[in-house]
Amino acid sequence: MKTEERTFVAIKPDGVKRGLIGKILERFEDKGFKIVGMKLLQVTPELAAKHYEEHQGKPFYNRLIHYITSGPIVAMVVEGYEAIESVRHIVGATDPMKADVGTIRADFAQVMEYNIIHASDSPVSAQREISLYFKPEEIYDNWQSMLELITYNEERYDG
Ligand code: FUP
Repeated sequence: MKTEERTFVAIKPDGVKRGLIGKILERFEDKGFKIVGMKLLQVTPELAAKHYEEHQGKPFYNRLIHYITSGPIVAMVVEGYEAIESVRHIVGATDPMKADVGTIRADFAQVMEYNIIHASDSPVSAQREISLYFKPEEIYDNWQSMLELITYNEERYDG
């Protein structure tokens, strides 16, 4: 049985500046994921440092912090079956040159330093990142997505 999970996704500042919010969101909605949290926000240097603490000291760290704080991002909590791995699959490899065609990074980005989107890479990161960016009351799960409604109706009427 596949398990329902939540993951953290962020459209990075270049995605927002390039007017790609709609196109990127469409990929997740088309897949049938349920977006249970979403907001536009400016990442502060403090928040950026917490988010990317595992990369502290690496050669690309300062550029990464500058990039993620260079304009607003769209932060999301995305829910679905095996959402962490499934979303990473849609997002594509870290380096857009190596990402499979059809993934967001392959289709919209050219270089690793500006790879347009972030998605959590494990259940531990997902939980950590969701709580970094969202308060519990900013997550709205009290509604049924179309897929949930269909499943509910099938179970109810078709036995
Ligand atoms: P990902 O999980 O695919 O976002 O990749 P990482 O957590 O390994 O890296 C976080 C971000 O650092 C990437 F999105 C891009 C940037 N990065 C570089 O700029 N150079 C590198 O060599 C590795 C990562």
